Amino acid sequence: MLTRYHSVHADTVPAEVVVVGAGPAGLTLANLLRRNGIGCVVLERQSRRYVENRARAGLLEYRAVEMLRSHGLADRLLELGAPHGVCEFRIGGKRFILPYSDLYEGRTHYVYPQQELVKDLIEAFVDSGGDIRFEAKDVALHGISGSAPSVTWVGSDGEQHRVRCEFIAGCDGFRGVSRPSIPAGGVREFSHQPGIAWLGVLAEVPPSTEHVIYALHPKGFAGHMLRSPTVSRFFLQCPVDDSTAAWPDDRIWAELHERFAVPGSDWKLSEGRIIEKGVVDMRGHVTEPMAYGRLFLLGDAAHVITPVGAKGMNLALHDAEVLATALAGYYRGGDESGLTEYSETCLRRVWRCQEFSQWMTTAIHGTGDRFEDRTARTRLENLFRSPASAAWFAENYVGLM
Ligand code: RFL
Repeated sequence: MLTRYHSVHADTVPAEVVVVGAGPAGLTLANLLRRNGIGCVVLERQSRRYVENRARAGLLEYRAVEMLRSHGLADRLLELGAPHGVCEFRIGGKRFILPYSDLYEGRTHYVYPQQELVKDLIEAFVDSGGDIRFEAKDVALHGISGSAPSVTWVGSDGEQHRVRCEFIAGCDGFRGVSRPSIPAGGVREFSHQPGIAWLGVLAEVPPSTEHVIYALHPKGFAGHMLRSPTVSRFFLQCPVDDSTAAWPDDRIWAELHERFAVPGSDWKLSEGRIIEKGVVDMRGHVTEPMAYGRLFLLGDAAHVITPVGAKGMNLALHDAEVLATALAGYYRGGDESGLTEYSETCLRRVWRCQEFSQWMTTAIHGTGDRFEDRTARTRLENLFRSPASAAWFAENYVGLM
């Protein structure tokens, strides 16, 4: 049972878990904790309206959907989301279709916008009586090395609050406060910038395709991702130091037409109103271990991954499932093994996804080096020549079980 105080000096009754951040990681964890009878409070810097409208990812792995379904959190997703088992590569103006679901026991992705999942998870948590504080400013973590950590924040009422807890789940993304709260030397950081960026574009236009398109072009990669029947996401490879100012709408459409072109085919790209554009960092980053004292890091707070393989949101959900299971074991029978192994369990999947995303990143982007570009192209063409290569791709793309 959580008691709230309006003074940082007041004594408190401990909560069990404080979850910092209401993205896919924090909200999934919070829902699973409630289903296990573990008390938690979620602190989110932004407003509910803001997080429910933040468009980002859209491809959920088979495993993630099964996990959400098993906890009764996938009803709307299964009703409105679309199964997805085919992708297309465009190489040298030719189309190569890969029915990856057929190569992996019929398992599919689900196309479902991240903000819709966030809405569902907030609703499920609030409906079950969950305690979530939006617009929580100046969140600060205290005593994470000891046995009685606490979290302070300034609430939407302008007052400072403190809650003592047993564990803190840092689910506040790459630029949150959780990871920087770890003392210097407490974790190791691994970072990689592949020297490219993507211009991410969201447009109000029905998709011009039934499946994801990855197009390789001498001017750089172009991607067409699915989001909903009325909204599509596009990506254009651009320089790391590029800015949206250099990309007026007509330039975006001209580049998309050029990079997706398939000479001799009747395929056509539909245009619509561009509602969002931004330069996406293609950085890979991993924090090891994903825990320090009583603080556990989840999702983007622990690792970021290029959007190439559509893994970021899926890893966030996996971390949440692993930590919820570990905490359930701890509170049910005092079993600490899940908590001890949390980081190692998550990192195995994180590094496999990083490896796959790096493989895809190098395969679909030109480096400008003619030799490297030919080997990258051969790597993709192998998917259509070698059943073993295609099966490997399918398993990694749909997601490891
Ligand atoms: P989030 O979603 O960033 O949520 C973190 C939450 O913490 C809040 N926060 C704080 N709250 C309190 N105090 C503070 N000091 C705070 N600082 C931050 C934030 O407001 C936010 O609500 O992290 P989480 O939960 O780990 O989820 C990770 C995913 O959001 C991310 O990995 C994906 O969006 C990545 N990604 C994709 N992943 C996929 O699996 N498939 C995709 O197709 C895919 N496409 C994408 C993407 C990411 C993109 N961008 C914008 C980086 C496409 C794009 C364009």
